Amino acid sequence: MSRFKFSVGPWNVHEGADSYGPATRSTISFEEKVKKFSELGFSAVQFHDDDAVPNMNDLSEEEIKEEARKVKTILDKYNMAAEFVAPRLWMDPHTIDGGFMSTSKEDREFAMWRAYRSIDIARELGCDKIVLWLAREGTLCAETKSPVWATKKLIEAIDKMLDYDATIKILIEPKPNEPIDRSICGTMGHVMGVSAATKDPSRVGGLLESAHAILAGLDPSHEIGFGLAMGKLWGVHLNDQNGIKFDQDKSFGVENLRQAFNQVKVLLENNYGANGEYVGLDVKAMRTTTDEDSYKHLENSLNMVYALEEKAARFDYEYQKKCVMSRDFEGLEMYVMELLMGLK
Ligand code: GLO
Ligand code: MG
Repeated sequence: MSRFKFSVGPWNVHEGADSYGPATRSTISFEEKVKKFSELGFSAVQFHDDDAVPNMNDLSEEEIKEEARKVKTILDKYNMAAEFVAPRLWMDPHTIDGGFMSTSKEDREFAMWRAYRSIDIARELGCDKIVLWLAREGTLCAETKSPVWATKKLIEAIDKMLDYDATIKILIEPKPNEPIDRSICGTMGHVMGVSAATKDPSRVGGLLESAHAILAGLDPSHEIGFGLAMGKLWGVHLNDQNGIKFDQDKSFGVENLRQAFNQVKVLLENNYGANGEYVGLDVKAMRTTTDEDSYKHLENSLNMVYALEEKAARFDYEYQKKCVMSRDFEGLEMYVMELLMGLK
């Protein structure tokens, strides 16, 4: 039905707690989530290092690998792949001031330890992608660290990961702010710059999240297009976002349908997925959602992608060409609106 393969993280089905209030839904076990993900049509799971190996700080390197192998058997049982592992460098007391660019040397070493262990876990899970969502990498107080020094620290950290494993790929997931005030790597353009400065740019690419592009004031479809043009869009987190405020991770397409359509369209036009890339859905249920609807936001997001794939398949490229030739952009815009409203 769909041209895409889909992926999702265990954190995308959660208990509903936010910074202002406690959980509103019950906890669902990892295995139950994986089973349900596969039933819903997903083919891969995304991991934080400690989603795969909880309490990993207390375990030896060998024990961590052993725990990861147990997770692999659960994935195999439901015929699910692992897409990537992301070191969670924002929860630990060692990452209060960031990880790779923390002002503490000891904390930077901790961040590298988690990055290496993430690579070990990825290998046990059978995947070759590490995602860096650089949550706390930047400044809360601008004068605490130089953005030049911080950028170089990030490049250094990535070079060490590339050295640690000869075929691992690093995907930076850019975000301009939140929880950090000013981030160091806020857009796909930054990601490409950092990639070019590493020792092996061919192994450093990006994962674009719709909401993060919107937070940067950019159109996600153009960020996706930029990554595709560079041959370095190796992952996406489709979701939606109502303007420039806290990160919302809304279901895909529910805020800006035209923008969602253009994301699907640019992915399809450029054969995204041809090298095994997944369409990830990084969406969150609303806090009001009940237990029985714990997966509804995921189903809705999948259905939005399917519906927009159909719209994209019906897009009249002849008419588009005609409008472009005659500079009838008003006509083309109205055609797109009518297509999306079901009038075409
Ligand atoms: C938060 C990010 C986060 C990442 C995840 C994987 O804003 O979108 O959900 O995608 O930690 O790196
Ligand atoms: Mg994300």
